[in-house]
Amino acid sequence: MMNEWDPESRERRREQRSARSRPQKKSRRSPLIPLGLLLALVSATAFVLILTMSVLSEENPEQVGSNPESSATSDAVAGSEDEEATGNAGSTTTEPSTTTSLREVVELPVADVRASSYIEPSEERTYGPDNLIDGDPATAWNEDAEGLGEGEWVRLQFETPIIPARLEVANGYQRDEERFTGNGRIEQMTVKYSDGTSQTVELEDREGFQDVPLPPKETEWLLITAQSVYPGSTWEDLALSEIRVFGSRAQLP
Ligand SMILES: [Ca+2]
Repeated sequence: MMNEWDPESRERRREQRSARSRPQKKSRRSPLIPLGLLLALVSATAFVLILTMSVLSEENPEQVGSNPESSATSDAVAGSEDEEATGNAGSTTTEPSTTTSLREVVELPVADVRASSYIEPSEERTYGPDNLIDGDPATAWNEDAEGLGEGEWVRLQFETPIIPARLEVANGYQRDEERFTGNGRIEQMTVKYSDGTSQTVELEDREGFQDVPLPPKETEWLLITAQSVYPGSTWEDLALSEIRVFGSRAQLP
C-alpha cells in the first residue's frame, strides 16, 4: 500500500493521474467535439441554404426565368441613375413584369390538326396537315384545291383552352430551294379564335421560322386561312412546312 504522506508516491500518483487524464482529455474532447460542432454547423448551414433557395425559387419562378429582359432593364436604370433613383426605378420596372408574367409562355402541344385539302401521299412523301406539327421543316402540308390556294385553311385544336402569345411559322415547302420557290407560300393569312374574332397577318416570303404575334385571348383552337399567296414558279400548290404555337394554358392542369 502506498503511503499518503510519502511525497514520492504522491508525486508519482499525480503524474500517473495526469498521464492518464491528459491523453484521455485530448483523445475524447479535442478532436471529437470540434468535429461534431463542425458537422452540426455545416449541416445547419446547408439546411438553411437549401431552405432559402427552395423558398426563393418557389416564390419567383417566372420573375427569374422568363423575364431576363426586365431585370436587365431595371439593372441598367439603377446603374445609370445612381443612388437616389435606384429604389424607385427598380420597383416601378419590376412590378408590371411580375403581374404580366404570372403565366409562363411555353410551346403548346397541338392535339389535332386538320386541313381544307391536301395532296394524297406518294410512295416517298406525305403532304397532310400532320406535317405542320412534326417538328421537321423539311416536311410540309400542301393543299390540293383548284387555284393558288387562297381560302385554304388548317385548324389546330388544343387539348384544353389556351392563351396564345405567338406563332412561329415556316412558310412554303422548305425541303429544298426548288420546292420552296416551286410551290406557293402564304402572303396574308387570318388567324381565327374560337370566340369568333380573327386577325389578319402578313408573312414574309423567306425560308426559316418567322414570328407571328397573337393577341392573348382564350381559345380552344386556331383556324389559319390563307388570304393571299406568293405563287409558286412550278406548282400551283400552296405549302406550309411548320407551325409552332407559343402561349400558356388557360386553365391549370
Ligand atoms: Ca413539317
